[in-house]
Amino acid sequence: MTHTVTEHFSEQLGLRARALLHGLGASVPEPGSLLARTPISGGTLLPLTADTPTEVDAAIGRAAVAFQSWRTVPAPVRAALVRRLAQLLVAHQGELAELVTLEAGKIGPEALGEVQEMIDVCEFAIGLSRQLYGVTMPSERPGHRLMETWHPLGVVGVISAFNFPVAVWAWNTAIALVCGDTVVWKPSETTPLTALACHTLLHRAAVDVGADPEVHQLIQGDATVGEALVDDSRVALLSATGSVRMGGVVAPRVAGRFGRCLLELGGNNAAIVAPSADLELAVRGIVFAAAGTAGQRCTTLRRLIVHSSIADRLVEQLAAAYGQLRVGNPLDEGVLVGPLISERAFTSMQKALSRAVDEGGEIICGGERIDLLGPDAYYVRPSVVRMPAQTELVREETFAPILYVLTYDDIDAAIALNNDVPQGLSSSIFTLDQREAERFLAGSDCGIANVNIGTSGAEIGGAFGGEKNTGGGRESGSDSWKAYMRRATNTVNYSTELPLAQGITFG
Ligand code: UN1
Repeated sequence: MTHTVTEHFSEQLGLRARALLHGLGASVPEPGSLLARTPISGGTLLPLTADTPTEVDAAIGRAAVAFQSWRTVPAPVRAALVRRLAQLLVAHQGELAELVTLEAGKIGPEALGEVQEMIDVCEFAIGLSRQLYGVTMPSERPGHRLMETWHPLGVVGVISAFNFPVAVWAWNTAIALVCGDTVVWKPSETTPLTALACHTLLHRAAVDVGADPEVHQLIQGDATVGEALVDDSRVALLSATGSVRMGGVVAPRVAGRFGRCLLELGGNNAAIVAPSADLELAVRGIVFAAAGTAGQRCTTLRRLIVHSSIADRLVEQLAAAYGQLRVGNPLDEGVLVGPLISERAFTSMQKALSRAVDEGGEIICGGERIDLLGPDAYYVRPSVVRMPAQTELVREETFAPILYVLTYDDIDAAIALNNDVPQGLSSSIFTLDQREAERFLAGSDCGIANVNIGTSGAEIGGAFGGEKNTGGGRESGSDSWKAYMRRATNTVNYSTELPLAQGITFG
């Protein structure tokens, strides 16, 4: 494809983005220095204006003011806003998914799945609005009641990443809103249009149900915009998704002002494949987890720990399956692997592959760039690499479709390998041996541990997050809502006496 043809194609994608924004009710933004780009061609979709420090400050201020009244709205009434948002998401699922494809390069089914994840978490939050349970405890004093109650926390800052540009926002926002918090969202500067679309839908939902639209603020721009959220003491909770490096900068700064942090950082997820595994099922699970989303999920499978007795067979089957993966324009039907997000992602993949070879690795397949849609689009074949050991490289997260294969002989050694990385997000085992499965579930040090499915593709009903360098945060289902509220312990004396705890007599 010549450059001119690529430019023309990029222009068409830009027009499509405009049409989608229009369909979603978002006004086309003022052109400025923030460029919405598409990894499909590497071209610009639309120029936007980034928010200035004054605008960011004002947005946080509006969220802080809105909090004062939003916190007094009963939680089940607050849920009406999230219910309306869910209805709008259902109505616009296709358009929003297409924007996700344009900006993040996800294939259609995965982009639709991401919007579905938003709808799912909205439904969860609606039910949750009647289940923000506090416990009661027996008091040691007669005529006293002891209980915990949960209260809205304040302004929640959400910093999200390019790879789940809308679902992770929804995990945070749907829950925060029913919890009585207001939200200031700083999306990845790579995906400003999907952010604008979500903000517009939420704004519309608020107008439709008579809620205060100021409960949600969108601030756009580069890292300095995010830093304003990090350092602002009006932001009670900062929920940040991104790299371990980013978390390492954010966490101490938020802690320094005694704010709360909820971190979803890198993963370096492994799957163990035991001799008893159903290999056909394992291959399918592995290929989706390792090559899906072009290896750009935080839950992507990056390490395969295979029993040495089946390693050759499994690697052969994987190579065959990888050979059938269609890499290409994610807007085209039948394509399973879209582009990498940027040239930087491509360069880091190439560096990792050459380091792997230096460290004694053997590239089984993939790694090569495919020139498909011009010089600025980075399409690569997902790669499988056999490694002699868990080297420093393997212990690092490279955000690209590289699957390192290691072997083991003893299940405890395999679990030790699973754990011997700095990150602790997701893990899985393929086995039909229940003892082995249970040993793994007890032994994996990750926030997510699965049996006979891959490491990615979690449902919203469970708590999502991980340990160690992954940051320790938990989002979406289960009792993750507790991070978005403050807990009060209440002691009520309904007697005429004033007994003191611990049997103390005073005067
Ligand atoms: C992420 O990659 O940041 O479990 C989130 C999954 C998705 C969420 C991934 N439900 O793969």
